[in-house]
Amino acid sequence: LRKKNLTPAVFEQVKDRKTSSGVTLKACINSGLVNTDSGVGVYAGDEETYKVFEPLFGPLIEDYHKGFKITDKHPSDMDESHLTAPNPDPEGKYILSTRIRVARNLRGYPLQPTNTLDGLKAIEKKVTESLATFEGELKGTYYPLQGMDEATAQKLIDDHFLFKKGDRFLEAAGINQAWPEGRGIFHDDAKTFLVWVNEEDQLRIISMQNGGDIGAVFARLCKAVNTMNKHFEFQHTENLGYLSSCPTNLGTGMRASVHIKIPNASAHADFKKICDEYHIQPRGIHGEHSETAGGVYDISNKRRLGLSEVQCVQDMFNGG
Ligand code: ADP
Ligand code: CIR
Repeated sequence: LRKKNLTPAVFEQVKDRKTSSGVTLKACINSGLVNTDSGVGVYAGDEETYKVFEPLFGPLIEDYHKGFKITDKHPSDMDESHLTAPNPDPEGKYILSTRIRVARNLRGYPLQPTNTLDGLKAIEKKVTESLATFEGELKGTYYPLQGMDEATAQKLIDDHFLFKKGDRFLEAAGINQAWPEGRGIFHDDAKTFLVWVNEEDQLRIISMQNGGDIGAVFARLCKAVNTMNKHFEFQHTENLGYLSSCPTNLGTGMRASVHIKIPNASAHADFKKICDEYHIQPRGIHGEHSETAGGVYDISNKRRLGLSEVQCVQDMFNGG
């Protein structure tokens, strides 16, 4: 998307620009320059990046979040009663699991590419102190990455709960600095409510469980996010919604997915075309940039900006 949208004219316009915290064009596009197989290839270092580099980010955002115009206002709806998504597979023949996550960043801190070790640690402290007060379904424990033994971390990754280590896209964006300090995962005993701390975004709030009960997963996420809204102020603007370091995660910050067995559909010549038509994105079984196995795909909503959270989940339901 960067290659398509950073035209010679746009390049001339933005090549010498800098945000007040020092984010340059080179910093924004380095991940894609290093990783030529990127799907997107840009990251924002701070809130100002989206304004200062709008000649690049504006068209790229409109390109990814089909139907959204940069001058539009972004809507929100986290009322689970507005969702119509009855379990499409009550017998459990196709859907292995359902997961919905949102990305969030705290007001008062830069986005991750320009964050510092002090910033990461301050965020970790603030977030984990609040999470420690959560009760009932949201009660859990924080596990810092630093000091976690390799085998425990690898099992959490293999079981789809924890982010992976050494991601080359994040590395080139400057997001892996001082790894693993300041990073960690909070979760309840059942691992149905989880919070990633200081990965690509400061927070990833996650609800997941086995099977296809999309409504239950969304309801738990609504409860978690509504509770977190009382504890934190998140970076947010009227037209871009919740801010994130990757422009694909703007707006709702939401990726609603199912792990679903579709060996025949995925082998169909028109698989990609059908996914595009329904605004869904297929990923491998171990998440973004991973391969798949046994015809099981991670199918999720592609658009996250310009439509509400309920509509994002609806996109995934309709497409899946
Ligand atoms: P993100 O969704 O946070 O942008 P990834 O695509 O890397 O990032 O996915 C993170 C992890 O979540 C991966 O281990 C992936 O397999 C897992 N995951 C995604 N969707 C589901 C799902 N529906 N069920 C179980 N695990 C899932
Ligand atoms: C890339 O450009 O491939 C990575 N920086 C990840 C982009 C986000 N992925 C996506 O398609 N939603």
